Amino acid sequence: MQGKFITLEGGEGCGKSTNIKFIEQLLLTEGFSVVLTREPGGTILAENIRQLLLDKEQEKISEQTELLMMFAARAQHIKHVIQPALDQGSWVLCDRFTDSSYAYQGYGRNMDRSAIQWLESFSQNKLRPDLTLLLDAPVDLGMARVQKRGQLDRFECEKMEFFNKVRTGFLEIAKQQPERVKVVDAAQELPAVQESITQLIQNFIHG
Ligand code: Z5A
Repeated sequence: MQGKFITLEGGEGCGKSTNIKFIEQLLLTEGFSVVLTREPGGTILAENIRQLLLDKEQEKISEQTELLMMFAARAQHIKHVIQPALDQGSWVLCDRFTDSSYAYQGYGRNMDRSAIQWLESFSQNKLRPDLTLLLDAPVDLGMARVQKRGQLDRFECEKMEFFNKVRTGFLEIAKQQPERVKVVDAAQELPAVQESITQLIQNFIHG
């Protein structure tokens, strides 16, 4: 039987890395085989692309190049990790996916939505997440959490205006696709965030 594809989305410091491991535990407890992965990344080549994308010291990356690199990494990730795992019946849990391209490159960088739609069809065929949890928090709260951690990457050095556009983008996507995208208030204390996540995952599994 085909596995399910669950993605986690949100802005900087919203708690994806923290909560993805919590979700993995929930799914393992339910008896599913789980593959935990992330974007950009998830294969050796895609992780190399990730390093190039996050490095702020190299030559300036154009918006077009950035978008194409996201989808090059994604195509590789789908072909070699995501699709084979789903075909074997594993549940795939992915930290970011194509909603991030719509939010960051589409809303944040004002790139043409139809170009992203074309790349989505070209690199994914029919693959779309079955469930997406959008961890939503005010931009200044997320940034404060990230800054505590130390060194900022190329995206984290963007201006507040950019992050606000990204957040608006994610919330728009959730409004347009409420069946798939569930919004979690990630500004709450961690136990409350995880309580909301548990309910959404239980509903998804048991209906
Ligand atoms: N990107 C793109 O532009 N287009 C695309 O298509 C894709 C990606 C796929 C890398 O992603 C960059 O790629 C990303 C978008 C772009 N931009 N940036 N930056 P990433 O996912 O690796 O990067 P990130 O979003 O910055 O991840 P992050 O900084 O690791 O954030 P996080 O995973 O959401 O947060 P966290 O590490 O779980 O938590 C941050 C801190 O907050 C940590 O100390 C936690 O202990 C703390 N935390 C978490 N939750 C709470 C609560 N509830 N209360 C208090 N403290 C908390």
